[in-house]
Amino acid sequence: MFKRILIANRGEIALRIIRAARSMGIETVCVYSTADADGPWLEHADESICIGQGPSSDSYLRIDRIISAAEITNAEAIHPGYGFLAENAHFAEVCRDCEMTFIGPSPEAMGRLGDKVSCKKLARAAGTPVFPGSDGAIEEIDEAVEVAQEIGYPVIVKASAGGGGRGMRIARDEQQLIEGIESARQEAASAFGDGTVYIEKFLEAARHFEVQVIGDSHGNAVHLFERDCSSQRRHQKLIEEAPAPGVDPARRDAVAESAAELIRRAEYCGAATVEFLMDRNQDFFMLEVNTRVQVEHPVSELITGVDIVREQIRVAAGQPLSITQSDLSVNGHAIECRINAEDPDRNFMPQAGLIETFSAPGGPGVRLDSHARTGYRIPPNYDSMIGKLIVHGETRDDAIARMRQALDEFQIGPIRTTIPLHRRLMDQREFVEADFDIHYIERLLKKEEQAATTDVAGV
Ligand code: MV4
Repeated sequence: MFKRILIANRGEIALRIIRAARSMGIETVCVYSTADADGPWLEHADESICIGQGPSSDSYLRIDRIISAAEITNAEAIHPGYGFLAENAHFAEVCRDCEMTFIGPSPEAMGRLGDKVSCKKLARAAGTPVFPGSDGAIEEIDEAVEVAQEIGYPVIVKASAGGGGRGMRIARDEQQLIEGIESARQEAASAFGDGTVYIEKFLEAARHFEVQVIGDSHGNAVHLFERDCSSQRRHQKLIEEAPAPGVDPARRDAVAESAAELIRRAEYCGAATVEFLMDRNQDFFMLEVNTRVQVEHPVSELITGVDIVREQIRVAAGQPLSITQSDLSVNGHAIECRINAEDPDRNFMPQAGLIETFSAPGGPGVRLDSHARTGYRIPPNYDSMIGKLIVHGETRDDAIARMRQALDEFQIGPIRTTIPLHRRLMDQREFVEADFDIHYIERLLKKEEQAATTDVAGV
């Protein structure tokens, strides 16, 4: 096992990785930017090293400086966390060239699953359900028109190198399809340096269902069941839960097993998430694969008892997974609320500045993954997520009750956070009955805004 690892990240995930490493007797080195010099997580690392100025392009994205920091501090491996360099195959390759272990997949496996055309081909072979659509990349417009006629409109044009909603076009007729392919190609070429696009059937309303998987370097892969991440706004998730409410366990198991088979066939070592859309009939269609540990991994940890970051470190060191599929079952229900320093009443405007009050919730079944505390100054340079509140209960109703209580206890000020919005959500009929889809939060916010405007008008 490694003696010492470097963490190429910041905030709550840096702290999460420090905790996993410490539990394994592994020392940690954190790199940080000048904007993070007083980052509370740095106090828990064995060593910290400044790699540049606040903008991430001068620090957390600087491959040369991160590798140098790892060499200087005698780290044997680098954990990239999520975001920044986590899904950068070039970084994984540079690590390998420098004989530094990248705690994540090989650049080849990352490429096979990160490229969506390639991923979809592998998925078809593995028996992972995918949307009907073009067999691979669209070469000629005529080809796309033909496929669209076959599968029927609406269709969606997607960039093979895209992800998280970038480079997509919905087409409801032939003319929109022709225009969509052209503009998606151009956008993808300039944004990702790869103009490859493909098309598939567009599903209007659906739930976002994702399967947590982990593979090792011995050909083993397991799934840790699924999460429902339908509660999102502009591709930013707000709430995630596990398991997905109301899904038939036999169908769930079949999809989850197909996701494990996909990463087995990709010879994938590390943690990954296979994303799906689920329609009203509980039919599943794969969207993409995320080749990193995700923000919402704790809900899967709470229902399975597996420490996902620990498994990531184990498999990167060449050890086999510590669990087999038959060891795993779903225990209870977990919900996570992302606590963002944003003002939900002002279009989610990011809130930088001093936290004067920080009073954390607690009690049975309550977990808080946060780097924030009283006296912490939120820098303006990075993501606004300052923590994740995760609860576990025997049933979904128990988990919701625990989340309500924890949100009531949680006090952060004077900066605005998403806590009050989460508290209202926990009382919404649609959330409580799991009667939602990926557009639910946006519909609710619009409804709330309209109600506020009519109040002011005195109507
Ligand atoms: C889709 C889709 C409907 N049909 N693909 C958005 C992000 C990227 N992961 C894929 N996305 C979508 N792909 C087909 N064939 C709808 C979306 C989508 C979405 C998916 C998951 C979570 C939120 C979403 C919000 C808008 C659109």
